[in-house]
Amino acid sequence: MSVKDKTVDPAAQQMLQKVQADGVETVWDRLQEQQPQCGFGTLGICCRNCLQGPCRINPFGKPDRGVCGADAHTIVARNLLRNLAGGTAAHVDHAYDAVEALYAIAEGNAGYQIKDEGKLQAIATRLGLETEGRDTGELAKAVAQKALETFTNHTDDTMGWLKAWAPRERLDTWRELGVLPRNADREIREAMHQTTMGVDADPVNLLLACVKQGLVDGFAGLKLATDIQDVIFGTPKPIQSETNLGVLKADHVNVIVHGHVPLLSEKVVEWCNKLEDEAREAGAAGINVAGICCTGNEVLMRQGVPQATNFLGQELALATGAVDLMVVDVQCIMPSLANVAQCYHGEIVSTMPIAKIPGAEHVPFSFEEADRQAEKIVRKAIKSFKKRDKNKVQIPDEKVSIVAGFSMEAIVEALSKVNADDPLKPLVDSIKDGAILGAVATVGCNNAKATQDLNHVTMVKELIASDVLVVATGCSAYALGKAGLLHPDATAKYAGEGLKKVLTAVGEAAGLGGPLPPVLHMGSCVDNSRIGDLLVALADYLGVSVKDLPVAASAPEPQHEKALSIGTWAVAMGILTHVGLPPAVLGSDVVAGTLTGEKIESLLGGRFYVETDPKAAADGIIKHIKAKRRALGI
Ligand code: BF8
Ligand code: SF4
Repeated sequence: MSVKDKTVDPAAQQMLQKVQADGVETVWDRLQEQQPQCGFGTLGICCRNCLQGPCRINPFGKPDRGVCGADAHTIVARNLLRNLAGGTAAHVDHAYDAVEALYAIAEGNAGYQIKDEGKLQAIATRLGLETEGRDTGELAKAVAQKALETFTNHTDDTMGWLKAWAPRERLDTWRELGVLPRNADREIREAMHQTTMGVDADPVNLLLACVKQGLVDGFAGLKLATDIQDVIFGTPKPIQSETNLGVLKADHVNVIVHGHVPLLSEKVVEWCNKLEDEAREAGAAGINVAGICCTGNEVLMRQGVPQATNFLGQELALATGAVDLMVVDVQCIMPSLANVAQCYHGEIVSTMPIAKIPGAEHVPFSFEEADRQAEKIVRKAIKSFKKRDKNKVQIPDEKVSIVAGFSMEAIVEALSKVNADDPLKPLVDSIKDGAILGAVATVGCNNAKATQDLNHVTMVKELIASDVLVVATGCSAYALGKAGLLHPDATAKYAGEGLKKVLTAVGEAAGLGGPLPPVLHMGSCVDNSRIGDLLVALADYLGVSVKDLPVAASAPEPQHEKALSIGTWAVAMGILTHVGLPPAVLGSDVVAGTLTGEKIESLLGGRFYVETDPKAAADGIIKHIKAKRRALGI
């Protein structure tokens, strides 16, 4: 495979040449070594759920059942539900950490403060809590307690965080289908139980359980994590920064934060600023901190910390020879980082009890001791800088200016500069009169099976040229940033005439002296909840349901189980959800057909749409948006 088939990112291309010369193995080499990948696994028709297995189904004949009698449909649906439970567990555990931190802050036991009291008040009001006469600490404790009920509700009542924010029409739809979750932990446990040997064999019942997992993910994972993180660290506002490996600095101590949970990365950023003098004493010009994956998105959105690279570039960041220390928390961290680090001087530091890597050093993180630990980690980075081998350093000269920080609140704020009394009106009017055709959220990962960033960039260029407004999160936002699409200059270059007009009018009214970028960076993967909030607000304004809006979602290069659980939440919200690589469901026409078919669309309003060609996907999405417009009579 040529370097150009592996990635369209020019910095990654340069680093791939370097790792080849340095004899370092990467994710692409390992994918090659895995060829041919197992056909049964690819189709989802293998099962290891009991010790009578492993079993596999022959798609063309016998065996057509596992030892227990489970057929392809049961096995595929069970495997999918287990995937979703995995993705959901990751987001929910992340949210739980944030809630625990808020509780500790309220009790005065954590090294953090509440940065957004306004959001705390707004959440408390929405939850029906008394806000009058309560100080910030008391209110934070009350909100944290309500949040904890997401995990401690032992009645059949619906999970509170979902009930407080889901639109009535959705609640009714989900109730009718029997998929309303009660308690996040209980539903994840139930999914594991349901998929053990000899429990559920009905693919339709298993798919309904999948929808329930999607709702747990959306409300007890994404929404809960974003809400609480905004309270603690502040709600993002538009902010300028830079992206790609060129943000690393040869004369600085370079620290990379990688993973997902901002509790740690926020503190590391703080201590990088505090220990600048020590770095200078060690011979560096200062300390430079940059992000990878979603924790990078979190500190970008709130503090403008530059982005190093997205998921597939993580090993290549180390190959610059200029990363002195990479501190990781949880999720999307390749175990191979420790091996790559051995070839250069950079240190890998793991921090979470559930995420240790052989070959990495472990500095346990806790929010009570966060400052002390972050200080220790940054001091390690300074020490590591002194060991840097200058002959091995090669930083690609690739960095691109970006604007990020578009929370729902920030978007409404910008729109209010056009119409202070009725902020959503200019956006809705532009959609109605066709200047904006519709909106698409591109989200999710890179996947070594697809050329890095190619699907994201190709699809989004097509969409914005057709006057579709794009919002992005996760590794998609990185891909689009590296391609220049998160910068206002891209509006003139790539946006269709109608979209250009609206983005320019809003950008100028908001005092940006030019247009908004054609792609609005809304944050990390848990921040997909911001997109949900925006869609609910737009639907409310128009007096319709989210499922009626001319919108779609897309994960053009999905890899993680989390991408599947987010996608299922989006479908449950009523949104057409494109995936650029098929999940392992093609071994059952019942499962694959249901997920992508008319039946699920008639029940939920949304469905999955699988298309591996990014241009065809953009066309398919535009067709869908036009059909939704016609149905609305606009
Ligand atoms: O949570 S997009 S590769 S980093 S899973 Fe992972 Fe996928 Fe990137 Fe963020 Ni989201
Ligand atoms: Fe085989 Fe059934 Fe056991 Fe799965 S649960 S491994 S299909 S016997």
